[in-house]
Formats: sequence, structure tokens, C-alpha cells
Amino acid sequence: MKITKLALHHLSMPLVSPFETSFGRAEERESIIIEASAEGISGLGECVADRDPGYAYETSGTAWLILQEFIAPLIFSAEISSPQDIPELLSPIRGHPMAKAGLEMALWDLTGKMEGVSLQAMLGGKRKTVPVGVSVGLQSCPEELVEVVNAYLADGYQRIKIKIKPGRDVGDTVAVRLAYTDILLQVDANSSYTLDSAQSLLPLDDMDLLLIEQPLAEDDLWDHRTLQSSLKTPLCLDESIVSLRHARQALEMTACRIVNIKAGRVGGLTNAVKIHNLCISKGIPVWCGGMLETGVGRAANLALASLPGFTLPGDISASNRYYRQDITNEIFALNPDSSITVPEGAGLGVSINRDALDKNCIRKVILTAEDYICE
Ligand code: OSB
Ligand code: MG
Repeated sequence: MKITKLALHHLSMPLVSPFETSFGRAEERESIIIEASAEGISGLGECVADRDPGYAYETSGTAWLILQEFIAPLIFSAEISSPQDIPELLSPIRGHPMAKAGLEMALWDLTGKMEGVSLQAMLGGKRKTVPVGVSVGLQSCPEELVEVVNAYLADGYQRIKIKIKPGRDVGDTVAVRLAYTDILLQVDANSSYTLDSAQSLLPLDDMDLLLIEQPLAEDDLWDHRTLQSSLKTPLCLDESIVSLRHARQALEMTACRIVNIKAGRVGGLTNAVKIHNLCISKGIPVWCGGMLETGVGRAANLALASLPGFTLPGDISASNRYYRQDITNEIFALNPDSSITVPEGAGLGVSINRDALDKNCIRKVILTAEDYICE
């Protein structure tokens, strides 16, 4: 197929409650929704880069630039036979995985709609529902955190992840563990420790955690290996796994025992599936991370998480945990068994609520093949 039009919508959406991590506090979530058109059909993608470069170096601003100036011309000049060709097609652009992943998602959706096949089926997922948990941001004090966790447990979430940072780690975790001795519990530090300061995390090793996520720097596989060797609890890498090669090297050196897979972080669903396949072959459990996605990215995460290697609950909570009004007509709700149902419609299986999209849009651009190709 030949892509003839790309529409980019830069969104800023109010979160139902502020989300605080070791890298900052957010009351809104930015994203870029990408609509790619060919043969009168269009597909949706979501670029998960946020306003600030706190989680990763990409931002909604850098992704906007890269999409317009570098990705769009490559896409318009190519004959695309499968979304799986996108990583190779975009390989002349170094880095910027979230910008690439957003575009690739739109082509998965478009292909699925053209062929009448769901993303789940295209990726090879089978399960009708996927187990999910909730990621709980830093609160003002441990007592407040326990109250927030209590409310999510009451909603039906059966796995809790809490954010930690230096000075807000053991105390917070002990408080939740003492309040709820039996729940599935894990922590996420978002790269806020060094090998030295991570010594303060050693008491967590006796709190029956599912995993400790990304304690050390993004570009530091080696010190994760050292830390993992001193812990019984599995380390799980998020930020550090930016490619299939990093995943392979992390597993070869036992820098972690579990992998968090986010399509945005690794340049798209094609690469995400490859990392999943590698982890299965090595007996490493994986789970699907989240980036506070809208219904568009959430639909993609559900399809991905339905693959057989995703054996731990994902950070794919119900729509109402994030947004009062989402931009899709489909709203994802939590099932009583702490799962969410995978969409079955063609492509992502979701449609845009235009009013909601426009209401949250801070800038928009429409790019056409003629704008770029001079004949
Ligand atoms: O580290 O997993 C993370 C949100 C934004 C950026 C990074 C992370 C997160 C979350 C929330 O933990 C996951 C979600 O519910 O979408
Ligand atoms: Mg994380």
C-alpha cells in the first residue's frame, strides 16, 4: 500500500488524579495520535512520548518533529507491504523509538481494517482476556498510599505496583505489605538509584515482592547485573530494554529475571513481539507495561499482552483509572477477575470520538504525499 495522508493530533489530556513518579508529577498526559490513510481507509496509532523527557529522552515535541521531518517522507515514498517492514524502513533514523512506534501502530490498525483481521490475530495472541494490575503513583505519606491502594483493591485490581524513589521506598512498601499481606505487589523506581544508593533497597528483598522494576539508570545493564546477583527478588527492566539486542544482552548477563515490554520503548509492536519471543525461548516471564495510554494505545497493549509469554499482570488498567473522558468510543472496563477483555474488531478494534479528540487537541497538522514528493 501507499500512504497518501498522515494526520497528527498533539493531545494534552487531564488525568483523573495526578500521577507522581521519581521523575516528576503530572496532572495531564500528552500524546500524539496519528491517523494514516491509504485507499480511503485510515488507521490509528498513538505515540506515547510525554511532554517532559523524564522517563525517556523523547518528548511529544521531539516526536512531532521527527514524525514530520523524517518519518513522513520515508513513509510517503515507500510501497509498504506489511507493518513488519516499518522498523527496517525507518532504520536510517537513529533512535526515537516512540515516534516510530506510533507510526507503526497506525499501519497495524490500517492493515487490520483493510484485511478485516484484529491486531490480536495478526500478532498471534489467543487469550480473550488479559490479567491486569494498577500502577500507583507516589502519595504524600505511607498512610495516604495505603488508602489509595485500598481503593484500587476495592475496584477489583489484584496486582498493585507502587512507585518508589530514594527516601520513599522501604517505608512505603512496608506500609502496603503490612496492610495487605497476601496481595501481588511490586515496586518501580524509574531509574532513581545508583548501585550505592540501591543498598537502601535491600530490605525489600524480604517483602515477598513479585519484582523490583528499573532501580538503576537506563543505560546501565552492568550494574543491574551486580545488583541482581545480591537479591533473591527478580529485577525487572523497563527503561533499559530499548531493543531486541539490549534484551538479549540483559538476559545473557542476568541483568534482570523479568522483562517489562512496552512497544513504544522498543520502536513498535514488531520489535515488542521479537523481544517476547526471545524471552519465551529463555524461560523469562514478561508483562506489558503502560504509558498512561488513551484508548488507542490501550487497545494495542491488550492485543500484545494476549500473547502466550505475557504471564504476569500488565500495567493496563481500566480507562477510568486514567481519564474521565477518553478519546475512543470504546471504554475498557475491569472484569471481576482483574482482567480486561481484548478487543476483537478489525485492527485495534477502536474508533475515535471526534469531539473528545478535538477537545484535547493542542495542535494538529495534516501531511499529504504531495507535500513531500517533488516529481
Ligand atoms: O515506568 O512503568 C512506568 C507511566 C508513565 C511512564 C512510565 C511508567 C508509567 C507507569 C504507569 O508506571 C503505567 C500505566 O498504568 O499506564
Ligand atoms: Mg516502569
